[in-house]
Amino acid sequence: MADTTTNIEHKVTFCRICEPLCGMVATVEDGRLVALRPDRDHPLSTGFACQKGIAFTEVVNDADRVTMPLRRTPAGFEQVGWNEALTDIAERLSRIVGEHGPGAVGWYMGNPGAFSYAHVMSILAFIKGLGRGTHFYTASSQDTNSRLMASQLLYGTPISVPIPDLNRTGLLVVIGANPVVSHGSFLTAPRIKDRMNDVVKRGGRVVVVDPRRTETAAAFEWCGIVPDTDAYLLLSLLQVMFDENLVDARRIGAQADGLGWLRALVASFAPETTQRHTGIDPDVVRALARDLAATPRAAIYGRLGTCVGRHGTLTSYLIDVVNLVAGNLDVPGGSVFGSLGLPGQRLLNLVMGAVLRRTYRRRRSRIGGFRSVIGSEPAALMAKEMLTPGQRQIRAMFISAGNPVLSVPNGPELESALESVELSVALDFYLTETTAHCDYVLPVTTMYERDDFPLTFQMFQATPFRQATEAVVDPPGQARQEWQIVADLIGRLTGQSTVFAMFGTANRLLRRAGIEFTPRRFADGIIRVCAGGDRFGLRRSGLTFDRLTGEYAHGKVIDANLATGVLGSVIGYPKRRIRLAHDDIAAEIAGMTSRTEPEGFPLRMIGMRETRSENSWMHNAPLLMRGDRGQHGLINADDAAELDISDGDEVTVSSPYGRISVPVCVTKDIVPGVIAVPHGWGHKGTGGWRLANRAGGSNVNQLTSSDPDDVEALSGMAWLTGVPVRLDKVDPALAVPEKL
Ligand SMILES: Nc1nc2c(c(=O)[nH]1)N[C@H]1C(S)=C(S)[C@@H](COP(=O)(O)OP(=O)(O)OC[C@H]3O[C@@H](n4cnc5c(=O)[nH]c(N)nc54)[C@H](O)[C@@H]3O)O[C@H]1N2
Ligand SMILES: Nc1nc2c(c(=O)[nH]1)N[C@H]1C(S)=C(S)[C@@H](COP(=O)(O)OP(=O)(O)OC[C@H]3O[C@@H](n4cnc5c(=O)[nH]c(N)nc54)[C@H](O)[C@@H]3O)O[C@H]1N2
Ligand code: SF4
Ligand SMILES: [Mo]
Repeated sequence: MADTTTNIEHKVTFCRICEPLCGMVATVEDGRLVALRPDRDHPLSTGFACQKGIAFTEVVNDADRVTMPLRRTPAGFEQVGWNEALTDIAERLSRIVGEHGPGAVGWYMGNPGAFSYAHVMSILAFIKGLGRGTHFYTASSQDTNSRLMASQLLYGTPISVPIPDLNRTGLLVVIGANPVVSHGSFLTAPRIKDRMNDVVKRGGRVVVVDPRRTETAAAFEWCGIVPDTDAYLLLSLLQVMFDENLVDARRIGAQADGLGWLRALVASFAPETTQRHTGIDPDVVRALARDLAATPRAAIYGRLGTCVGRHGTLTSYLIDVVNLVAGNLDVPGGSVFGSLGLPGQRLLNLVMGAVLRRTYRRRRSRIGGFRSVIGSEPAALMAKEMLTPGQRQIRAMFISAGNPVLSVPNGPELESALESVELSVALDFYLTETTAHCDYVLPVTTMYERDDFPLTFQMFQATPFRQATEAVVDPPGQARQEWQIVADLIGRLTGQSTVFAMFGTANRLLRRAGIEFTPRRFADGIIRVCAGGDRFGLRRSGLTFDRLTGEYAHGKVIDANLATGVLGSVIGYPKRRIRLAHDDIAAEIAGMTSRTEPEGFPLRMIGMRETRSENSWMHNAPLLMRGDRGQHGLINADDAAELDISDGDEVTVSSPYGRISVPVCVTKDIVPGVIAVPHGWGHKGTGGWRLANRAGGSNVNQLTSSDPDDVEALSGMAWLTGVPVRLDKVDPALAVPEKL
């Protein structure tokens, strides 16, 4: 008999696994999430969601999920109460900070952290509050710091990052990105494939420069390139533009200083000279340079593939410079700047720019002496910071929303480092290859068990848009939000810093006045002062957090298009002009051109994101693992023939830094000399995600280097693409059964 008391609700919310933030409707039955479906009434994603978004119900309800605080003992993990866990953590942390100072503490925040405003805010408060010298790491040093650094050089502030004006462009050149699979990054554009199809429908073109004929390249035009040589291509595009007088020097002179310096710098990079690096026919380069200069609405968009090479800052810098020199920066359909629309934004950028440039100049990592990009250090060196004795050696390590054992170079080094520190604490909802090495694993909510406003991504929206959500279900077991855990921990620390003491006093005073200070109040304040906000009552129908989750649950488009002609206000230099000339850039070019390659590693390894993976953490959802899914690499058919490798064979991939084995598929859709290997695999049973463990795979970051000499000099970025490798066929008699 049907249970007539069942209470079914359909709650409008949005997905926060990746950057388009697709609209979702959650079906909640008696307080339990039972299904997720795409929201047809979302103005931008209009009924689209990918398989990962739908499968998230399985993550929320996963039997392997950690929902109670866990403590590691020699016999394995045991459940403990919050009070016991936090008391012990606070005591040990207080002692470590008391004896060694805040420099003995490190925090790594992984990718999903960026999707929760409260998570980010609480960690920043914790890091700043503990005092000077704490080590702060994020997934950005494997992702975007080179991009941010290029902005710092050009515009004087790392937070002004241009995005392609997708809705209006007539020529989109995608370099090192695969939006059909990734759904866009540093670019929030739901239904991004449709938006790119629109470019073609408008009579325009989408050209994809990539070593692999990716899903995006296959849908549009493909230009193959040798990995980690994009800087050569971009230098040639500039050389052609100058050489063929395609440059409007007066117009660019109004926006930027240093055009003469640039012209001299690129003069020796004719396409005929760079072809031996890039493998691209000079005629193709010349035609592209002419098209970029002649098309009134054209934009180059680069992403992970251009950020994680050996010269990511240089490559990202050159992308913007090509956009500028071709007359495509800050114009409709070109490469444009999003904005929060804050009053006083100009001044804010000036001040922030000055502060962040100063931090960059003054603060250096202990190992390798890397300068600090937006206040963070290179995660590739995190293990060495734990293992190397001396002042500021990390003795207490926190990891939230990250799986650096798989995502950062040299995972095995990190595993032993985590075991060696005096205190290690993870905030996660899975026992992973990383969290399993921590003293405590503190259970957190998933995105559907917290309210949210995607603050991080507001500036990168192709269509200015606001959406916020309430939690759709209560947290299971004893799971808590990260900010609640951090606030509780701060309150328990003894011998606190002045900042924490001030926090405490302010909080007590506010509470006495009946006000609870929460991150939500802060996010509400931002929504209210930003474009579209109610400006605290000045605009009566304007937005607030509550109004967004109530009246505008499906979200609200703020403007049809991004503003252009805003360069002056996004620049952080006092002169409000782009700065092209930098000794650091000249030095990077000199370093690149004099580089030698190691002997015995003739191929180059690149990454490959997969539709049904999200970095390392969705391999435990049965819907995504159907068909006995496993990891496989891709190699070119000519290389396969030469090495006597057949489709499905297991191969050993060796680099100067490590070795893995992986089954490979043989294809013509990849440039010869290249092997693509997905990251985020290598689940080996230390973690508690049983399905992921069964799927196993290899940790590709065993092939990448954590040597400071291999970390990108300007931004501290890990070097993850174009890594020299050798392939050897595994003797079938010794091979593990493959899972293709
Ligand atoms: N399905 C899925 N979606 C995701 C993720 C996921 O794991 N799975 N991860 C999310 C995250 S964290 C991010 S940061 C974004 C990333 O978003 P994207 O950057 O769009 O995604 P990638 O697939 O990493 O694309 C990088 C592309 O660069 C190419 N490439 C590699 N080396 C080079 C090179 O030297 N030069 C050039 N020109 N190309 C090169 C690769 O072949 C690849 O196609 O995706 C997000 N979305
Ligand atoms: N070789 C190679 N390496 C790479 C890349 C590559 O392309 N190639 N890509 C790099 C990039 S772009 C990125 S972003 C990194 C990602 O690297 P990381 O961010 O270090 O790792 P993820 O695999 O994203 O793991 C995320 C973890 O967060 C947990 N989690 C999920 N949601 C939440 C939440 O709301 N709160 C908390 N507290 N935890 C949560 C998951 O259970 C999982 O353990 O990998 C990088 N590493
Ligand atoms: S594309 Fe990204 S945001 Fe959209 S449903 Fe899929 S995982 Fe979620
Ligand atoms: Mo990322």
